[in-house]
Amino acid sequence: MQPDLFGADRRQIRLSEGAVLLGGFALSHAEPLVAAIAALTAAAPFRHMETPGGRRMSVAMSNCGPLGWVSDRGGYRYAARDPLSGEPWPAMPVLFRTLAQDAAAQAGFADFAPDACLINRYEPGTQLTLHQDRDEQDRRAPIVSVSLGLPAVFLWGGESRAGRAARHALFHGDVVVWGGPSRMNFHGIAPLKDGLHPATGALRYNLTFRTAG
Ligand code: MD3
Ligand code: FE
Repeated sequence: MQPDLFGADRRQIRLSEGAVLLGGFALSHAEPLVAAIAALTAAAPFRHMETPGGRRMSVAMSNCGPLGWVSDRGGYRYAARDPLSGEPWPAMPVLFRTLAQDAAAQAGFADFAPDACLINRYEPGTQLTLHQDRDEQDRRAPIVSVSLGLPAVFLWGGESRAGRAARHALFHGDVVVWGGPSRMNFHGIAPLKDGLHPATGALRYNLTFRTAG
């Protein structure tokens, strides 16, 4: 089928059972989203967290909302305060919450109420190895992810770490809703390629909205 160039930013693709890619869903809000990331991370700076095994994570992270995901020698968990400052994480901007709720509703998840937003920052070479997201209390709730800036290759594994992962490109403005059976699948990001994006320079950001507590 011939791709519709003008509709190309509005494709809706089912990646697997319960996982829906909403291509370009956040595109019209990209500028304020990137500006909000700058403001949020002026208050709660990006940092490379330590894994429980003592390794420095390649992705730089921060959070906003009532709960934030943290990792250190003590393990992975959600915490109400930024361990760097001892202060609560910055509030989740209304634009973030409404975008995540609208995307979830579009994918068939009404009443999504995220209480955590993890903000990931990738530079060229940064990767996120295959993992599951299992630190959230309510696994019936979906996770909503928003990609901004440089494109990434998303790795989509199955319910076990074994086997080859499928690959999907994620572009500036793409939103993916991960729910149902796909919620516990292994996933990751291949090392980011060099590049320059007009909205973010040599960076990719990813927001993940979660019901954590
Ligand atoms: C599938 N982030 O923060 S977003 C993460 O682009 C994470 O920064 C990646 O994996 C990123 O944990 C991928 C896509 C994503 C996020 C969460 C998921 C896919 C998911 C949870 C369950 C299944
Ligand atoms: Fe993840």
